[in-house]
Amino acid sequence: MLYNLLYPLKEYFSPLNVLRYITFRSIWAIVTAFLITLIIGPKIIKWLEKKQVKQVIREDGPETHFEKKGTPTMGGIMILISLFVSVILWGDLTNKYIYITLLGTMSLGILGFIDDYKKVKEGSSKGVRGKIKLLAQFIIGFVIGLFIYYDPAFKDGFAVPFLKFAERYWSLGFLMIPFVILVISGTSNAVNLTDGLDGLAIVPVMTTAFVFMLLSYITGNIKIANYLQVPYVAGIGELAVFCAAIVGAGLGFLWFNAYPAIVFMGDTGSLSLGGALGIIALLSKHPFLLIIAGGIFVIEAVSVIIQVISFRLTGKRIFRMAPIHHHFEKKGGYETHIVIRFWIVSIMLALLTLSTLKLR
Ligand code: 57M
Repeated sequence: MLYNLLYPLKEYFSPLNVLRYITFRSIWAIVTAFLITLIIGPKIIKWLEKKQVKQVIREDGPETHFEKKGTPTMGGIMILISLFVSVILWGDLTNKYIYITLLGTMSLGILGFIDDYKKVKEGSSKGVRGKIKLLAQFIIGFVIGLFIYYDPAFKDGFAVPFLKFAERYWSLGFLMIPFVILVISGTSNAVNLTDGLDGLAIVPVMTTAFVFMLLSYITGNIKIANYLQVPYVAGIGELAVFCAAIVGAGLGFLWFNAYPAIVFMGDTGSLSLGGALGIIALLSKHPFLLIIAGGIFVIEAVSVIIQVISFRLTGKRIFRMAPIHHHFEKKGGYETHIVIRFWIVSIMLALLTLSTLKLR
């Protein structure tokens, strides 16, 4: 908004020219989102406590979690508010990619909110039925899939890591739509599964968003895209501002979610942030790099799949409990050790992802 309102006035006041730069607006999107979260955080936590929006702890979970009973959940509200305000302030509001990403994130946030609300109201850990949740994610993915399918910028498909884009044109045809649904519901659910220890989900969300901040910037800049031989998509650089706002809002949320957490993000946060990463990875034409950058989410989701398959086929469990962070807890690991080690892995994966840009 500031770009749309103030940049045209650069003729009269030349310092406003700086608003042209995505790098400048991204940095300020981080700062703004961070500060808003810090300011509204305590108020939202107080309000959640007053409304008795407290986490229901499952009795079959690790015993160390029993003392977390009563921690307010739905902290995703503060992430979404600061993310949205920051994007609206620093993003170019004539850019269609900003709108579609906001729409997808907002819709998944509402789905998560309804789920959290139902859990709190009924005092159970069940919430919205799994099939209904999947159907809603399917519909959201379908709408975004249609948008991408009909956008001429995506006619030649997505970039494949380790290949020069010019070497291949992977046009999925109408299969693009199921692919988009798969990526968005996959990332949304994988972040949700990961969100089971203090600070465990938010830091990998930030490292992944940071990677895609750089990737969107590169994909949206014709000179750098050509130099690195990645596809160029006009206007996609604005998503760097969106990713930056995720990083800022994430840092602000971590302030309150660091061990011992005084608020959880709830499905409001996990479903929307996961979906946002999926949408951004697709729009920046690098969905496959999400497997590396978001490797923590992949490991968590795969641990559940392996556990369920093994239990169904052999009656035996591979992990003491899935997702895998519960396995380490059951083995006696300290929560802070597990979480910080997962953070370290996510930072390494972010670096690895960026190095693939040169491995072509
Ligand atoms: C999200 N939710 C946390 C909080 C957070 C298929 C199956 C693997 C599904 C999985 C599941 O239900 N996942 C959904 C996990 C919960 O956190 C809330 O949920 C929000 C995210 N959606 O924001 O509101 C608990 O996690 C802890 N927590 C923290 N700090 C945080 O910052 O400590 C969360 C955020 C909170 C709190 O204790 O209450 C959760 O784990 O429930 N199911 C499971 O994860 C269950 N696994 C399982 O059943 N494994 C089986 C099979 C099916 C694979 C097996 O291994 O045999 C476990 N989860 C729990 N108890 N809690 C096991 C039992």
